[in-house]
Amino acid sequence: MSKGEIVMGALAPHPPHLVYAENPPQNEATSEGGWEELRWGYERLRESLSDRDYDVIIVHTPHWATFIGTHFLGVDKFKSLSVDPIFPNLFRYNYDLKVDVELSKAIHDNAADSGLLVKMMENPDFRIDYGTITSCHLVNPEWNKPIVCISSNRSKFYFNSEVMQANMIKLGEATRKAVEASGKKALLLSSNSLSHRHFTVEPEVPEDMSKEHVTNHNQYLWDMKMINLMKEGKTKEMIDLMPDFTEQTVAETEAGCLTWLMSALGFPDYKATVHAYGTVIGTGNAIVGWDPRKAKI
Ligand code: 2X7
Ligand code: FE2
Repeated sequence: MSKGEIVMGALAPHPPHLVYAENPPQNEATSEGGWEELRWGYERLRESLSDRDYDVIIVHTPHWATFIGTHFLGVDKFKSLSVDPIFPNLFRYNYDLKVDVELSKAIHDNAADSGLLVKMMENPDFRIDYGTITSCHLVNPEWNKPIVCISSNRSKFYFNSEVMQANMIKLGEATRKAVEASGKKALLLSSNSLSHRHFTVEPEVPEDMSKEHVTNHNQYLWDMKMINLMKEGKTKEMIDLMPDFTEQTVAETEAGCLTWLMSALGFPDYKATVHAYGTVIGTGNAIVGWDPRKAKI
């Protein structure tokens, strides 16, 4: 068996507004569009993947929060309705997805060997979180690949950012080793926004783009700082800044997804491709790809 590989890693944020704006048949709510900058960014990310063959999508999500350890989906199919608890007017999505349980278990076992507390989630009635569904839909609307879904352990809250980052670095390494041993080609997604202060009142027409902007200038400056480090290939520096960034902008990086991704990719020193930056109800969202082929140039 040939060695498996990570074919690409992406920061793939999951505001449900983006699915709402696309009007896919799976979503019950309908819209007049909106958030084009980000949706066109997802088009560019999909285009960058069009010549990359991959077997599985591995997604790390903030909206499956687990307090005792990191959990992995351990049932091979899930089908149900996902309703966003905050935006049920926008996101009522009928999903029908497959899980690569073998790879899920392999990452779980490697993570356990490295000392992390882990658990396979084997309840067939488990409801998949909207973060996973939104990021996977926007990256692969055909849903023709199985997924591995990793929960976010809330160690930042139980302990602190440093513990969270140390654990996510171990989890990233465990993920990479499992992918390589599996012989599979994997696409990795960090399903999170960057800055995360948001408006508390929704416009009457949610897709009214005259109302959309970043919540404050401080958030914008922090987002640009982080994005520029990605563009420059300074991902170790980005990870070092992560606790301050997260605190200042209540960023969704608190969940550890981006730290996990950087570790799985071996802290890229090549340039990331920024496909888009845009706001959703005031939060900062970047769609960014890391192509490991650039490491070999
Ligand atoms: O979960 C989210 C998010 N991360 C960003 C914006 C809006 C809604 O939901
Ligand atoms: Fe979110």
